[in-house]
Amino acid sequence: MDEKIIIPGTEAAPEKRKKILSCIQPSGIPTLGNYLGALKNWKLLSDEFDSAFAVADLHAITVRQDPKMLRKQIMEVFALLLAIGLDPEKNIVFIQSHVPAHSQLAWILNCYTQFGEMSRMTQFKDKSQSHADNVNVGLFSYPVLMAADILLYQADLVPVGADQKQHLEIARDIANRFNGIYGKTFTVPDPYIGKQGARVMSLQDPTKKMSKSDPNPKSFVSVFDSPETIMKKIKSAVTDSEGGVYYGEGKDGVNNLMGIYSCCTGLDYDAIAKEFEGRGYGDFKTAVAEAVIEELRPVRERYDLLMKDQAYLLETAAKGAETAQRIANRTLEKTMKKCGFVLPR
Ligand code: AQP
Repeated sequence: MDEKIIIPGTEAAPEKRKKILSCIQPSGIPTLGNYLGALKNWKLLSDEFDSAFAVADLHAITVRQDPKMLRKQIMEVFALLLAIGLDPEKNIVFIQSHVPAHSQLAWILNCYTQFGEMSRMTQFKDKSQSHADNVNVGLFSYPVLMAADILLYQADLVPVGADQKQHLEIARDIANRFNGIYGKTFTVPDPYIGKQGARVMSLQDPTKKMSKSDPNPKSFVSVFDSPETIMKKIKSAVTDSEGGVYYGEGKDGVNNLMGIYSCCTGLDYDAIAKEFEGRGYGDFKTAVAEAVIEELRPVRERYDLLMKDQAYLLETAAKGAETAQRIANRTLEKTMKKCGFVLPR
């Protein structure tokens, strides 16, 4: 039998597909910010890369969660990952806590992370202010668990919103530090931050990012909001008294709505300004809301169908975890050996 010989580095050699990994916390119902800043890109990238996507439930308990709600939200967010179009046959889609290697590697990496560098994390500073009664160690070391999530899968790229850039830099620092001590163990990941939607802002305070755990539900559009609710929330978005639809300084509210509209329609800011020239914010907001409703409609429809089949969701999560575990354990064992642990037979 003729065997095809492939010489590495030549055109005939199949390129090793790059790997991506990203996660989302089930800390509430995901928002339009999560969707435009992360989920939408995940779907686009998933065809091109070897991809793993997880529901980051371990991360969610850094803030106190009601167990019943958490259980519900984990399954909702898992269903959402499938509803955005991630194919579980082609991508690894799983629930983080189903793969113990995440917690195990996070402990090891904790011992290679400095207290000082964690203290500089802006998300820790923000969240310890908004949850002043529960500034726990998990909240502090959240970026180390995130580094473990990424490094376990030897991800080349991590598609995230702009708010996670600092955490990704820490993951890179930890990987470089470990590799520097023990030799190449981890791939050093690069962030992938989309050109659009990287930072969707709160509808009520457009200087703050839109967050699913914001206590004011008018500040965010959730991906499962009804068309009527989406219309109402966008109509009540804070803008300014000046009245012109164009991108500019001091126009945070309008800039935010223009960003959202641009993500949903593909129009650039000049084209949007032209479309709404001489028209008021009322027309503009209606158009933004309609675009968001259409953007989310197919996701919502697929989600509704998936949620009716909990057995399928659980079975798919179990299959995803099995594949994830196989890959994650390989990296964990390699790391443990490098540190000097004796592996069980
Ligand atoms: N407002 C946003 N604009 C663009 N991207 C965003 N992301 C979050 N908010 C925005 C991106 O969504 C992905 C999943 O985020 P996460 O759930 O893991 O954590 P988060 O960044 O803390 O998101 P939230 O909504 O603000 O959650 P809570 O309120 O629980 O803290 C990430 O890639 C993130 O960048």
